[in-house]
Amino acid sequence: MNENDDFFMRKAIELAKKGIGKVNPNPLVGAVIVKESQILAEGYHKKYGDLHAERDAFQNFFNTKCEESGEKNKNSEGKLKEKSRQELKDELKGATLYVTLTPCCHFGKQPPCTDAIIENKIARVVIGSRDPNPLVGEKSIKILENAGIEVKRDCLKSECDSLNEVFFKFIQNKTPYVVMKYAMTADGKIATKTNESKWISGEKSIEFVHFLRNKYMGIMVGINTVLLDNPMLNCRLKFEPEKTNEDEEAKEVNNPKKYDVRQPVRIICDSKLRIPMDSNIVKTANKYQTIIATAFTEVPDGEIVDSYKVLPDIIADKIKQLQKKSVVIINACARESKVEMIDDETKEKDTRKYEKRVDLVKLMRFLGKMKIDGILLEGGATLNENALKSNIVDEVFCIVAPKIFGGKAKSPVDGDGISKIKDAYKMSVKDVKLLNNDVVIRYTVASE
Ligand code: AOF
Ligand code: ZN
Repeated sequence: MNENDDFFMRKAIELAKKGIGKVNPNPLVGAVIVKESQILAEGYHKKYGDLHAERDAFQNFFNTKCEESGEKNKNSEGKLKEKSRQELKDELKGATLYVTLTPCCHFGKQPPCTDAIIENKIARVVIGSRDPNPLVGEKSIKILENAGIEVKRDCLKSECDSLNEVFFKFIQNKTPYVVMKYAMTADGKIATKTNESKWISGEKSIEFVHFLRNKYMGIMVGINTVLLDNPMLNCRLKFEPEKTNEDEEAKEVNNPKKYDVRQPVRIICDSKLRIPMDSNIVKTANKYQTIIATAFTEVPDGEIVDSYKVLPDIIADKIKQLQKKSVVIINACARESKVEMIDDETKEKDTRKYEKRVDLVKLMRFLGKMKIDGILLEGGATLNENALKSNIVDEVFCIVAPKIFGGKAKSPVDGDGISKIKDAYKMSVKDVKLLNNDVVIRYTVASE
């Protein structure tokens, strides 16, 4: 029986993946109930706030049995009679439950899964990942073992762990998991010398990006990207290539299509609030949740509610107008950037270094408090550099298109660069795949 553990856990992993883009900030979890090498029921966590995977599997078991056994087991409301439930429970007696994450033992939005496991007379529980939630931890294992249930841990642990990188970081650090994504040419350019950037990668890669926009709760760009591309930053999972030119995007602003997928919260880093009121982002802010991060030294950090009155009238008015359009404005100012800097090489004052930047570390804390557990960082080069420097990036998706632009054109990461190779940001390759003619490299950023 035990040699089949990997097989059934793999099934549970596939079930867990069905929750991608729906369960955040909860984890992806799958569960399978097995008796005498036969699957009795399957379940997974479907949506934030809904049944946990284990209880979903039990519910599916009872529902299926109820349907199979016809009317005799149902009460007048068509629900399972309590007596029949007790009898059906006997069928579960001695079964093994495979679950990709330690079952919970606390009351959250759902009651403890450990109670359901004990009640349903499960004999053995096989667990993949360990839940780092301090409310769960080892407590669940003790509860199950004290009830006489055999517990096996760490079954396909690394596969199960890779389902929930986002949850693991968020539950421990209370800040979002950040994924930097960019598409570049084979000579490392993200635009031509005249800043043309649509589209460097192929159709299949663009579709993949829309999958990522659904997977992560937030999408973040810098103001330059808004000024240059006037993007929507929404998720168009049923991607139709002919509908991606600017005319079509503009049409969509006036006549938004309904996408039945979760849309990411749009986060724009705009230190001086330069965003145009007629940009696609502002025009659609009533439909897609939008946050603008600013860096004003005059106002306190955090959400700007009415502290904006100390700012110059023109900015204070703009804040009011944006708030009317449902935009949330969060101030997160890197105050140390006010320090005067002398450029090492030219020995002249470097004016760029006077500019106030959004403090991304602070911003991540604010976004974490808003329960945003993951962010897709879609550039551009200035924000990418700030993100790497601030050490907030966990993962990088680099899409390489089979094209060469040459000349002086932007690369994915701007800034001063480094002199010594030893000072590079270090990463390790996690995965490489081909999407038609594009190569997609997934890296993990090494922590300092
Ligand atoms: C499980 N199975 O399928 C999931 C678990 O507010 P609640 O009740 O939804 O609880 C959320 C916490 O429960 C979450 O932080 C994580 O520790 C655990 N999630 N546990 O047994 C599941 N989704
Ligand atoms: Zn649970």
